[in-house]
Amino acid sequence: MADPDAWRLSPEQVTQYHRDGYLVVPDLLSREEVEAFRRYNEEVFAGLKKTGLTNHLVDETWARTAAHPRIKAALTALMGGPPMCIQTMMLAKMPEGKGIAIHQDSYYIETEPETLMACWIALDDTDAGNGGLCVVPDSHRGPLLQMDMPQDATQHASWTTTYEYRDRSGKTWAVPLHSAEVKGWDSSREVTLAVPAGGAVFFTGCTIHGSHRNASSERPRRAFACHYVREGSWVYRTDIQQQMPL
Ligand SMILES: O=C(O)CCC(=O)C(=O)O
Repeated sequence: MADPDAWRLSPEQVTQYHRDGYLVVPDLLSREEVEAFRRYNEEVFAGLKKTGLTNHLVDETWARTAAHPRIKAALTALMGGPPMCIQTMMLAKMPEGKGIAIHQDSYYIETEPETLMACWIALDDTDAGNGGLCVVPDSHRGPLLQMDMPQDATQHASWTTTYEYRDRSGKTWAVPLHSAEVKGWDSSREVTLAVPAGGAVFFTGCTIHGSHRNASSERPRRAFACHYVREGSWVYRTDIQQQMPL
């Protein structure tokens, strides 16, 4: 394994993250790592295997990828403490597939204190042509905005689910959530990132982001998205309350 010190983010990268609310890190995974992970997940891409939100707790390959030393080094620098993984998702947007409307992750995942972060890893070359990740620079300073249901059914998927929440004292309650789109959203501030396979985007729980339909007829847009909190943070949703240290 390469020297982890060589994977440390530069002070400029850390400053950029705090200024913009996101940071693109090219080549977080090598070509070989991307290809091996894609091959490992062929059944997931084909819809033959379901993975849920906590597959990293039962699947060693997912756990190893979510806890990659390079991710650990970046998260530790960006969140200012040890990262804990709470959720992993394969976001395989095939040609013509719908996107995830523009939202803030802290709407879906409430934590205390608010330390939620995402690491989104491109498993294909991604850009505006195949529904690449969109972000809104400097949108992360909060507050959490009001969310509508997604407004354009041709672009974005819609769902509603009721989640169980539990606080530190053990009290539980039900919270209905729905697929979210920032209310009254002005799309002119969105930037669609071009992230080649293996590159990653780190962003905060309040950074406005999402994606649109994959308008290409032959280019899949597969991404592995992992969510983390800083050690000691409380996650309210009981389905993702178990924390995996990196
Ligand atoms: O990959 C996408 O389409 C959106 C990703 C996203 O919303 C997330 O990782 O939180």
